Amino acid sequence: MLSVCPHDCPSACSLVVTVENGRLVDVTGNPEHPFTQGVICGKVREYAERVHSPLRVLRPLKRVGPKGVWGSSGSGAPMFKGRGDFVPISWDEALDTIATRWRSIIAESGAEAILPFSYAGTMGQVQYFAGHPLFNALGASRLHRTICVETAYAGWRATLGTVTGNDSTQMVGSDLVVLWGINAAYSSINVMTLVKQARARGAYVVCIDPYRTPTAEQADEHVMVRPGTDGALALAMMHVLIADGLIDRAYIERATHGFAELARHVRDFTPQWAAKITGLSADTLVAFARRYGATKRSFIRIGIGISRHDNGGMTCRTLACLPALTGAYADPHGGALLSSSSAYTFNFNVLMREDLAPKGRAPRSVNMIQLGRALTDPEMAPAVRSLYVYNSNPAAVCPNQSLVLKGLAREDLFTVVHEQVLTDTAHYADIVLPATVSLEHLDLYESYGQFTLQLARPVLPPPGEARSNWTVFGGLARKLGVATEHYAQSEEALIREFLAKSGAYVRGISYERLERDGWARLDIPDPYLPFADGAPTPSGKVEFFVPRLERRGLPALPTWVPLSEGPANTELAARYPLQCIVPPNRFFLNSSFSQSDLLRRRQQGPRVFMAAHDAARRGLAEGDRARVFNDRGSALFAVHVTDATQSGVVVIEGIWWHRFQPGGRNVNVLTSDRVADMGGGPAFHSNLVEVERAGEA
Ligand SMILES: Nc1nc2c(c(=O)[nH]1)N[C@H]1C(S)=C(S)[C@@H](COP(=O)(O)OP(=O)(O)OC[C@H]3O[C@@H](n4cnc5c(=O)[nH]c(N)nc54)[C@H](O)[C@@H]3O)O[C@H]1N2
Ligand SMILES: Nc1nc2c(c(=O)[nH]1)N[C@H]1C(S)=C(S)[C@@H](COP(=O)(O)OP(=O)(O)OC[C@H]3O[C@@H](n4cnc5c(=O)[nH]c(N)nc54)[C@H](O)[C@@H]3O)O[C@H]1N2
Ligand SMILES: [Mo]
Repeated sequence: MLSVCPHDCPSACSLVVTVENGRLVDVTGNPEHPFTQGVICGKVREYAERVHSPLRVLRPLKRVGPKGVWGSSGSGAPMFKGRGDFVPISWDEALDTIATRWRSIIAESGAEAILPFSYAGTMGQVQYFAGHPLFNALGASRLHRTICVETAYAGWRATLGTVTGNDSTQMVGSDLVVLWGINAAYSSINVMTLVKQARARGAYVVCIDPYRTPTAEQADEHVMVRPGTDGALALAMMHVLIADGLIDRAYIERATHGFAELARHVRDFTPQWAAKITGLSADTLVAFARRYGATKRSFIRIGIGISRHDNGGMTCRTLACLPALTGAYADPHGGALLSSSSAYTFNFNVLMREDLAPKGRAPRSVNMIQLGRALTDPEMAPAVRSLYVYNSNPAAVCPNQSLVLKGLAREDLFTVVHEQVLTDTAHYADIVLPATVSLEHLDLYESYGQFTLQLARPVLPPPGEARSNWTVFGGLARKLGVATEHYAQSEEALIREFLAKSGAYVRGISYERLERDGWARLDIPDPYLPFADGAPTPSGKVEFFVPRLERRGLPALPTWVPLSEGPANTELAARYPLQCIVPPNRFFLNSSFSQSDLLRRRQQGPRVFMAAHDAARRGLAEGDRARVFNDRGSALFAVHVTDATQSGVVVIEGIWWHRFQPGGRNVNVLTSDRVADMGGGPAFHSNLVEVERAGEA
């Protein structure tokens, strides 16, 4: 049977699943799907472990013990502060309890005292947007969903007016593939399939990353930049491209705006200037720029990771200028891709129902990366009195974790968590509701990295009393007497309406066709060259010069600004001399899959990667337990001494659930809830830390 991977990843793999006696026994990639090509990641291959996990929530639960079961004992041992903290209750009691509490909160404090919190636990459109109509109708606080892509997208849009790029399948046939701030071997395995095909056809592959990832290992060249310095590298490349005449004058004339200003501006940004900042030699830099300038058939695949820095928006804006200098955007095997999320659009109001919101003033908006502040700030008026979490595990994934946990631990906060498994956040809930997984409910999937629309029908019965987001929000809507007509539809009826009203891009794609084939290509030209002759900016061109950025306090021309939490912050760097980046690991997806015994074993425990010189200076050796800390907090990791990272840069991969991490706190106690330069997103990778030996537990 066909299904679709629901996880937050640009691949959106088409899956072939085998079910026997009501249990999932096998998951493989669908060889018929043009993007998946039969290849799936090691996490989803083991999906049975997740679907049939002993940590699945099977019935609605009510809290009877204290909040926040997993805590740090200080010495490092996880503290399990109680057992039987939850007792099962009926669905009716659970929904009644929530509706009754919300009615009194709304009467006393207004609906803004209720905050929904969700992200992309599932990319299925029905289950992703299931809560929007209810919360819109109530007038609850809005959530500004910034945790992942907002900064990157704001930067990309500044140059190109939209968030799309040349289709990644087009890299096959290019002369040069640049994987810039993307560990595709972990985070989007299907991009690696294309990279291998491109390389087999003669492409030279360059990976730009502060540490040697498995992606870098498979490249012809690894450019090991210092974190947060890619903007400087790109400016020096522009300097070389323009100085050496390695530019496409016809493309620049036809499709870009502000070249004269840019050319003047980059004269100062010499390779020698960038060498000091990036840690690369000027020779490496010049050679790379010339290689890039030697061909229009150059394809840059940029990861979202690169934007998770104080200067991340401007970095993405700057990189987006490069293919406009060489004219690569117009080449069927060239260009650049950050995300294809705006390559097409649908009628999302069918799912979100903005029209149900009360007329007049829009409810306040809370930036999700500042959840801790929202829950603890005495100035919040009204205070957040109820939090409803679904499709997300904020206790583990949000930055400034200490403050998030302080907020979640508030006894007067009424927290509901709708979850598949008993996550860190669930331990802080007053009510836990059991959720279905993708194989147990119906949904429609789009993708931000490829161009097919897919349908997945349920292939397994829900275990216990698990219900889909759609079903649960429908039940709550009926109890509260709001948005009832919207939720009276079936999931299937909603998908049919969405397809019927979504216009040009879904031309020829019917529900029946998706049901039969599992997937269909959206009506998008092939090859796809969105910037061949310009871009949907105010000038209609790719914009090197963007004066409107000045209104947001940003320079009009691409400019490199040092990280506010980086080596240039000498006061902080004196106390915390190591830059710490926190990228995804191979076997988890954000914090999902941390529940799996098998995958935790494969992942070999939470570790901090350190260069030999940095470890030795601190008297640390392979396998030692170390405390990584800064002013925000500390967490425990096993030391992994490796030449895969450079001196001065430590790497902590992946997000472990608290209960599986010594000390009961994970990497996000170290990360900050300060917003990056654009879009309101986080600077997850801009951290300064120190590492020291930790006493034995
Ligand atoms: N296995 C796995 N796959 C995942 C995820 C996961 O957690 N695990 N998460 C999913 C999600 S939600 C998303 S958004 C995407 C994440 O996708 P991305 O955020 O694009 O993450 P990666 O592809 O790992 O790319 C991050 C890379 O950027 C590097 N990096 C950090 N700072 C810098 C810098 O200053 N310069 C440069 N050049 N590189 C830098 C990191 O070292 C890392 O190798 O992946 C998705 N796929
Ligand atoms: N240190 C560090 N922190 C990071 C990142 C990083 O690279 N480093 N990356 C950040 C990024 S890019 C992102 S996108 C965020 C992601 O943060 P989250 O979106 O919170 O991602 P997950 O940890 O995968 O948690 C998703 C949860 O949704 C649940 N879920 C899945 N499907 C359903 C469903 O249908 N219904 C309900 N009710 N629940 C469901 C899953 O069981 C899972 O527990 O994390 C961010 N945090
Ligand atoms: Mo993400």
